[in-house]
Amino acid sequence: MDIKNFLDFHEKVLPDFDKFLTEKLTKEIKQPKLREAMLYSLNSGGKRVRPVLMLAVIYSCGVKLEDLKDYYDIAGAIELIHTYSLIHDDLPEMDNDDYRRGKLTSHKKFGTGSAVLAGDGLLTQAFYWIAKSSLDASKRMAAVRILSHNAGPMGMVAGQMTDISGKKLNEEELTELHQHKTADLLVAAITIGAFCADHELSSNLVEYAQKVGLAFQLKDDLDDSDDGEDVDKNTFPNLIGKSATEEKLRNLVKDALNAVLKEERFDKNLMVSFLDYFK
Ligand code: GRG
Repeated sequence: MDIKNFLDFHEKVLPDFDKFLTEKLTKEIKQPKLREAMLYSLNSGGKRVRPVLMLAVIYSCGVKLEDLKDYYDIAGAIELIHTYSLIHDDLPEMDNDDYRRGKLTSHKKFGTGSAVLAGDGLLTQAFYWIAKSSLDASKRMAAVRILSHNAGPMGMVAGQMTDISGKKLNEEELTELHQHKTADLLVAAITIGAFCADHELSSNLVEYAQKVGLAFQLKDDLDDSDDGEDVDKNTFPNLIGKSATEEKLRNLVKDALNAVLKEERFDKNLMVSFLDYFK
């Protein structure tokens, strides 16, 4: 495998993948206001962590860089779902945020009705992209199954419902909330990548994905706690304190590393170097 570092891989695939996302959505969505609102959030500076992780797993299984295009529809679908979740999360009746990634949130720019519809459009279009992908039916079915399971009411949507319920959570409940709200979509990206590359999914890769998913939320909460985020929110820094959360994060990263190092027939370099994100 030529590329050994996740950041180098990210830099290599991102321009082409970004171009694919914009061109595909621009061509498909005819309603001008809807197209503008969907593209606005899709192209507002997200890191594309989930689709690039999916492509990195495929590359780590031995698929050549020039063949990764075959998997863009499915990687793109994951980014569409992530984008929808952020638009809806920012709504006045959810987190009520005016800015995301330094830009106005969708409802602030286009109004609440348009933001809800932009999210609805992104969510539905994701499954259209998977259905129309050129991959075998078995891979498309696996992607639909994993993504609907992890992003829907058995996964991310359930986590979001617990989050907006406003109940004060204990450590176990908070872990479950984060597993659904944040980790499930990252787990989907990694496991769909393995399925698409015909890699036999082992408990090691699943464990790596689950630990990384939870670590992602803890890092986000630690970054927000530095910015003086709401002390009443259900977060680990609020529940157990900042230094205990930092220790929890370090342990999750260590566990993720140990899990992926046990993975067989798989180039581990990209998944190991992805863990630098948490440093
Ligand atoms: C509305 C059903 C529904 C779900 C929303 C994802 C989510 C659930 C809410 C977002 C809350 C949040 C900020 C959680 C922290 C972890 C996280 C998902 C951060 C954002 O992901 P990044 O860092 O975002 O990948 P970018 O901006 O890079 O795309």
